[in-house]
Amino acid sequence: MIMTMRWFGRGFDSVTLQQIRQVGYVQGVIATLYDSTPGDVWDSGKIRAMKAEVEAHGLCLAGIESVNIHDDIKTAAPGRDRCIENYIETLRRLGEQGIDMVCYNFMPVFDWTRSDLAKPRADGSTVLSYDQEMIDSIDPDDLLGSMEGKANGFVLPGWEPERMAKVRQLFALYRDVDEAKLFDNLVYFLKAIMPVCGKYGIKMAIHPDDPAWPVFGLPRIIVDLPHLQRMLAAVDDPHNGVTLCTGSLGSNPANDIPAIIRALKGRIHFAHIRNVKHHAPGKFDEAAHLSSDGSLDMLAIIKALHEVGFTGPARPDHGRAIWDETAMPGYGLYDRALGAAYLSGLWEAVTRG
Ligand code: DNO
Repeated sequence: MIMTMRWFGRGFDSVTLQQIRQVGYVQGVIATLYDSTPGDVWDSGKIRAMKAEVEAHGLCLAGIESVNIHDDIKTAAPGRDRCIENYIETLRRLGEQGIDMVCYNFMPVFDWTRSDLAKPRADGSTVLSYDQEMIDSIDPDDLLGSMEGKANGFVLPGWEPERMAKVRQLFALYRDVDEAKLFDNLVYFLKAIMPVCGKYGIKMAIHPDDPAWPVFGLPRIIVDLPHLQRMLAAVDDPHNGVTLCTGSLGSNPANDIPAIIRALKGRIHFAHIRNVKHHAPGKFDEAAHLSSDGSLDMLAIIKALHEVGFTGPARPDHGRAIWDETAMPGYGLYDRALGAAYLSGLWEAVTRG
């Protein structure tokens, strides 16, 4: 396992590469061109500059999160083939520079969804949380406003304001897209990109739906082991793999994460490791990484990753906001650094027996 942290790029992130380097427990970062919009072909010069900047700080660029997928691809709209061609060209440009892991998601309209980005805890820290009852009472049109209100001035990943300004149009685009169609559209996309992934050795790592059930009546197709296996079997190529996100899959207590890891042996290309605390069905908080703070057994998860011979990048996922840090919700330096230290400790213990 290569321990990494996510970095949104200079100007988009409150955390610097030097700070990440000083965490000491991480070897690399997972970055992106944060100002790209889905459907764009990424500029080779910008990719080169991003990689050079990361490497100049003594870190490796261990992958991209995310190259986002245009809604025309997800809905099979007339522009889909054009968007896929652009995606292939972006992959080619990443591959030419030796970047070999790309995380993406296939969630309709909204990427990850939370009802609160700063829920206070007894110790004065705050966490991201989800409450289905609250989500059910929100008009999807108002969700961006309520998310942005607590985003500390940062653009949230997957919540591009230009795209979100058209929420109604986006919903209309998905009107006839049910689970079966969304799945077919994913398979169509994957089949089209596999040749370029094969050529450059790029491992595609789909991110599970977060939370792991339909939200606002929109279909979700990457929610549990059977859905993951169906996706992997439909395009049975080692370059078609998964981001094992313990927090997203773990939003549903029925998902047995260590069992999922064992079942996906060889197809996990990236791991997001964080804990969640379940309160009731459809109601959870993002906890500290420590097992005893949440509902997931982090040691069992690390053991399972070791058992399947996982060698890819992993990152601590969303952290709590602690020590008065102002950062993008979930992506402050302090609690993610604690997470990296804790997960590295578990990994060392497990790998050294
Ligand atoms: C949120 C992230 C997601 C994730 C994308 C992957 O913090 O986990 O935005 O990066 O779904 O494409």
